[in-house]
Amino acid sequence: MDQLITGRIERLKTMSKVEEMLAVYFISGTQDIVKGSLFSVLEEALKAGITCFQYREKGKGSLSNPVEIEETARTCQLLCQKYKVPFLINDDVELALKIGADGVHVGQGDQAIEEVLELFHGKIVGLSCETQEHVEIANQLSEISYYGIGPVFGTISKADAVQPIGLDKLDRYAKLAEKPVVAIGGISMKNGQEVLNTAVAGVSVISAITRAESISEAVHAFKRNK
Ligand code: TZP
Ligand code: MG
Repeated sequence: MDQLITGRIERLKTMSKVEEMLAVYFISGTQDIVKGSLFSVLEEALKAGITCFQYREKGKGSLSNPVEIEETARTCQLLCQKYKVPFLINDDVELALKIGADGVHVGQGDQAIEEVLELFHGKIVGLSCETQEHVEIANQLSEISYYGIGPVFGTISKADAVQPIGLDKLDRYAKLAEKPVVAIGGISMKNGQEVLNTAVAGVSVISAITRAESISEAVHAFKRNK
């Protein structure tokens, strides 16, 4: 087969793999847990069918001791491996490399995305985009795996979140994006399907799972109704 076609097929394969991974993307750290432990919540979410987990130890109530953070990350990683779900780390590029995470997620103000891409060759690299300009710039970097776009709605889980963009902008940015998009920010069991009606590959949530009455019902509410 001609090389161009093989390359295109390979890209399509990886693209759909990333899209699958973004379907129900759970993010959490110690600070987000209101009942049980991070590990019990994560295992329940894994059993219920989350498709990706990002360890995000950040903000009020988060761990600050690097040894404890590494131990916590390793335990989460083992749980994700048990359920064959990708394990990513937020921001902490060094820790992600040290423990061999499947990838990393960084924001606009974190380590430069070009440097991160160099370090994570062949691994998953996600980038947060909050504006049209962020998406346009990200589109120039073909090695980024996916974009996290939001906040879509108001959120209780990030103190310094920017103004929510709403569903129309989310849809526009997701259509402009040359990579699969996962929506973030204030996504709940109530508005989840509306979010999934935009051009996104999936939804990422913190409180909708950590504060759920039933984690299993919450996870199922985020599965796309065909
Ligand atoms: N980035 C933008 S909003 C947000 C992050 C990390 C928090 C999302 O949490 P929740 O509880 O799902 O609104
Ligand atoms: Mg960040």
